Amino acid sequence: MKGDLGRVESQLLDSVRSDEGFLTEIASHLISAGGKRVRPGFCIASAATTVETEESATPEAVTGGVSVELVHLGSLYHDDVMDEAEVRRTVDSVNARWGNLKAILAGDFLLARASELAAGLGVEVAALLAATIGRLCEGQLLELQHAHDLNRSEDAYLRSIDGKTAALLAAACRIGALVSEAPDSHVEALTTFGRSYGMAFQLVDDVLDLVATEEQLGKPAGHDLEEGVYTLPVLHTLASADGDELRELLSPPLDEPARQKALDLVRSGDGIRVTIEAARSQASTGREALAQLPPSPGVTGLGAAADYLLSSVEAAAG
Ligand code: GRG
Repeated sequence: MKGDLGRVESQLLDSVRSDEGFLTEIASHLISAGGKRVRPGFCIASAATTVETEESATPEAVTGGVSVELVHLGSLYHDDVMDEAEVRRTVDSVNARWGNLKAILAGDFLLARASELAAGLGVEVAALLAATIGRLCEGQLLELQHAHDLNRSEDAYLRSIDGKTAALLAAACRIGALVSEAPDSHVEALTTFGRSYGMAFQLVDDVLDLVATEEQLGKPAGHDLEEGVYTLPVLHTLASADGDELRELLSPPLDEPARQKALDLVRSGDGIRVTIEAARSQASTGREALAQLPPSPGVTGLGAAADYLLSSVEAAAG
């Protein structure tokens, strides 16, 4: 797997090369800054569910992984413009370094290169990647639509994270399964695994934004509150007996004392526990999907990722 991820790194850099050197520089900025490469890892591991013993990933599995990572990167470029983020992956964000207009164009360029790679993997993969880009836009738009909405429903929240996070992890697994010609039932099980993992991942991320320290997050806790993004723990608290008090605190302007009080209120209520329970439930759906597959190096790798996520759920639970 380590060697496979090394191939992902060099193909990522190759894939964003342009005759315009300046575009190459902007488009490779966040690739060089690192990242966990969860999505290529999932694509390659999903392809490795079709083999019995560990072997190098096929070129198609690596290319599939690169195409999903390029979509992820493109979405980060655009997300940082929307959030006016200064830092990403510990370096200057692209918009902070080059401005919004160039960040948007470079993000588009990453999507274009992702699409070109996916087209080389066949019509089904190309269509899936295109549909997934659409799901990311839908998820992000739903989030924007409900920014500062104290009446955001849990359903609107869940649909948003399904689009903005879970859809791409599901696609990563599905592409790995498709390019390795896994049987249909495996393709579906791996897609379910990726989606459930993505939902659990975002639920945990949303809990961490409320409970982790500034040191752990690299930004002060409660960033989502500040952006008016009310996540499941907050929505749950708003629907509880503490709802009126929280509603009052979140009404603009959200100054520092109000943010701190709002955080304390959410932390002391039931919302964190309920969200962690939802993450556990998603993680076990993913586990069950994986259990339908015969043993393989891919199943072992994906199972280890699910265990790691579950341990971070438990750590967030405190
Ligand atoms: C242009 C495709 C496209 C979409 C436009 C901006 C937008 C719509 C969607 C943004 C979606 C977004 C940023 C969702 C959050 C995804 C997420 C969980 C990011 C963090 O992923 P990690 O932890 O990051 O895997 P690294 O840096 O490790 O890769």
